[in-house]
Amino acid sequence: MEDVTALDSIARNFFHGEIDESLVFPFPSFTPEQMATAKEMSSAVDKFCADNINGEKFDREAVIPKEVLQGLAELGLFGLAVPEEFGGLQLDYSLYARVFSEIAGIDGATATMLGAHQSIGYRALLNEGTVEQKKKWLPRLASGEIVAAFCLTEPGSGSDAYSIKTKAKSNNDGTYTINGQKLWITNGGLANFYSVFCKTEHDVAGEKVEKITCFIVEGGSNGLSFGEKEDKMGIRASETRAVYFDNVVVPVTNMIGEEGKGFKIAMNVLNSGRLSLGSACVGAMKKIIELATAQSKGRKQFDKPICEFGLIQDKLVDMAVRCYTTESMVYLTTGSMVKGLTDYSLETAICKVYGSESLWIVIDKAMQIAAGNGYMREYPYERLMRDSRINLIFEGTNEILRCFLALAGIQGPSEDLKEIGKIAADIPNALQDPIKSLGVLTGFAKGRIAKLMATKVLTKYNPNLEKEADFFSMMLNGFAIQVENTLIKHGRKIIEYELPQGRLADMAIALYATIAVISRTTSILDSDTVSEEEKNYVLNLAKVSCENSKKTFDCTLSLMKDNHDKAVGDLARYIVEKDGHGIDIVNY
Ligand code: MYA
Repeated sequence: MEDVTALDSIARNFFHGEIDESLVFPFPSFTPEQMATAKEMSSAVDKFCADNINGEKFDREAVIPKEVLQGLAELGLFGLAVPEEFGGLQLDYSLYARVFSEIAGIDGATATMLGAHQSIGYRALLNEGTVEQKKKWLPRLASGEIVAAFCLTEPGSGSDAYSIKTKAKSNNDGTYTINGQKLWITNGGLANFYSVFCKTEHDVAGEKVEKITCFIVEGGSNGLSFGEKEDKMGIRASETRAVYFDNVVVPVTNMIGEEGKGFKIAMNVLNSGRLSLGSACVGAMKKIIELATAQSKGRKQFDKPICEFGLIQDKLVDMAVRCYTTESMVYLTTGSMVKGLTDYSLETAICKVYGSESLWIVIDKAMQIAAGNGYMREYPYERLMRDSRINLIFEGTNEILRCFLALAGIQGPSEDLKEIGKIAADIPNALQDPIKSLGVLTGFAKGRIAKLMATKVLTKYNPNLEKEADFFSMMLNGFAIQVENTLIKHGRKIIEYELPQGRLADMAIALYATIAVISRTTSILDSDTVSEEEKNYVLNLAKVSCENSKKTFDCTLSLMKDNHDKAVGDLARYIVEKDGHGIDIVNY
């Protein structure tokens, strides 16, 4: 691995109203060797999958046949990220994402099995394991001889990951005994390598405190058992089971990272896992757009193929715009990670939320284009729809990720505003007459006014994207002000207000979408090897994408001030108290 300097998070800087252009321009690109690898691997995956993967049959029978697992393993697909010295392909984040998206375009259940294995299952070992631990397990994990699973979720612990109850108790003889239960574990039962997050007891200043520690539990361990295979709505061929630990004894050498440091380990695994999910959504969107295109060309009504009707065209375009935007966001992130971005938790949460919601909209539109056919089991749309729905839920629900994004993002500015008590009184006057007040204001208020007056924050975009770059500048400045306003209004209590958190998250997502699209499109427009026709196509996609992001941003921003948040609270309490809507047309 080449040495890289740690880079600042692009999205975290948004919350300060800042953008460092060197982090986003030029758009990260594949080297010629990487391009060749990506093409070679994609075509090998496509060829194997065309002959062996039958998503419809897998779904009907709710199983991925053993010989398919074997074939995927022979292609090296179980060890995409494992270093070559341990028998893997050692793909960097961008290549990993590209290959993973190819698999996801073919079958969601197969992608889920492979993703649970390597995007999260053995990631803790990869990130934090000792050399001995890596030597012991990675070669077999990379070859597919053993399959991995990530065990965090429990019956009482989903979004609130810290509240897990599974316990690992030290036996003071170099072993730990694990007791507890994990729920909805992908690859449960199939796997032989479980990354299990458990509470361990710690003595902190004389008090007993519980923290989280990660252990590896091997298949076949005494006391390890599984529930029935879950009967899921979608991705049915992937194995999902409860995993039970009844006095499972593991040696301390199975502990990953330091004792008590498991929460951060789990979060870091999920941070990169969410990116794989975003890239998987790109692969799935591409395949769905192909289906929708074929349908709209082949289906004739009123003597014309339906692709000639405006409302169908509008759907095809929205699908392509979403795919282009998600892909730009994912590969801006992976490319930044390759360059040295280590604090990528905000970016990957953004890719997961935007990608999963886009995929859901894309399959919905494809279903609408296919109309009656789309609703019939004979066609793949309903299966793709069932398969796609989970992406908004697993690897962190989009709700908890929005809260995470907003709360983690405002941490920096809230530090800057610690002196807020002293200066709050300056703000209204300053806003009335900013220039006159500059001399008497604190640093904080000056910064705020500078943001209000700032215009262009980008310089490196292609001139065809001038308007979009201006959008970005306006949005960034508006966002920084909203962040500060929110902190001023709610202070530390912001943690209790999810509606403004959701809005800050949506504005950050719109900003990331815009900058990713401007950067990628600039690279394409500035290239000598792209045809004019393709340049024209991406320029139009970029314009629609940035316009859409701006609309979302503006609408969300206006809701920061003008909203019915109080009514939402009041109405929700009423609905909950009445156990439902409770109003009947007969009575009212
Ligand atoms: S696996 C299960 C997924 N579960 C989750 O994602 C759980 C969601 N919950 C959370 O993420 C956390 O509990 C939240 C924090 C965020 C709510 N990176 O006080 P805190 C640090 C780095 O805020 P909490 C599955 O579904 C934080 O800074 N650090 O914590 C698999 C703080 O540090 P410090 C982080 O309020 C399905 C400390 O932690 C992060 O308790 C299979 C405490 O923070 C972070 N992100 O909750 C998938 N978050 O103390 C297969 C927090 O130093 C995939 N911290 O200040 C296949 C895909 C294929 C798809 C196919 C498509 C077609």
